[in-house]
Amino acid sequence: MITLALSKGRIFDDTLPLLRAAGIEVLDDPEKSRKLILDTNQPGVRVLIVRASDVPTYVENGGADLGITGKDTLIEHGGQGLYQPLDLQIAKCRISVAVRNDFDYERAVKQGSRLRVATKYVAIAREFFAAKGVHVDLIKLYGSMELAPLTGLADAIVDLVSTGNTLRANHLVEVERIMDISSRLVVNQAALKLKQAPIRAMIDAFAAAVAAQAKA
Ligand code: PRT
Ligand code: MG
Repeated sequence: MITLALSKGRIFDDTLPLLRAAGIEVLDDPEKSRKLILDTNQPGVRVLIVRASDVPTYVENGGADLGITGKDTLIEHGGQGLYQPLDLQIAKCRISVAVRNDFDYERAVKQGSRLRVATKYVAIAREFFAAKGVHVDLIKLYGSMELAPLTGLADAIVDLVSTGNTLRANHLVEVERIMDISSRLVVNQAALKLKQAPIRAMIDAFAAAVAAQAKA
C-alpha cells in the first residue's frame, strides 16, 4: 500500500489533475466527506487528508509514504530527512513583506528602526531580515496576519500573496518579495527503499504530468 498525504483546499484541488494523469482517481471529495482516509481507483494507493502544516511531519515519521506541501511549509518545518524529488509547480504564490498603505517602510528600514513583524513564517522572516541587516521583533501568528498592522500589533507582516486581493482589501501594500513558492512532492526515505518500485513509478508519473502541464 502507498499512502499519499495531502491537505484539503488548493493543494488537493491542484493535485487531482496530476493524479489523474498518473491514472489515479480519488474516490471521495474531502469537502463533502468526513473521511480522512480516501480510497482511490487503485487498490494499492490511498490518500490521507491532513492539515497543510502537518504534511511534512506525517511523511517524515512514516505516517505517509509521500506528501505534497508548499515550499513555505517545508522551509518552516525544516524538511530534514525528507527526500524532495520534484517541484510540482502547483499552488503557486509568493511570500512577501506587506505594510499599511500609510506606513513608510523604506524610511523605517533606512533609519534602522526596529520593525515589529507579525507572521506565521518565523524562520523565513528571520532569515530574510537578518540578511538585510534589519532588526526585527517577530510576532508569531497562526492566521489572519493582515489584521496585525491594522490593529497596531505590528508594523509589517510576512505572508503568502497570490492575487494580492486580500492585501488590497485590507489597505495593505506589498513592499518586498521574499521568494516564489510552489508545492513539492516529499517522500519518506525508508519507504523509498522498502517500496522502491511503486514509489519510483509514482514519482515518474508525477514528473511526466508536471512536464505535460508545463507544455499545455
Ligand atoms: O488554512 P490552514 O490553516 O488549514 O492551513 P494553510 O493555510 O497552511 O493551508 P492552505 O490550504 O490555505 O495553503 C496550503 C498552501 O497553499 C500554502 O502553504 C502555500 O504553499 C499554497 N498557497 C498558494 C497559498 C496561497 N497560494 C494563498 N494565496 N496559501 C495561502 N494563500 C492565502 C494568502 O496568504 C492570502 O491570505 O490566501 C489568501 C488569498 O491570497 P490573495 O493574494 O489571492 O488574496
Ligand atoms: Mg489557509
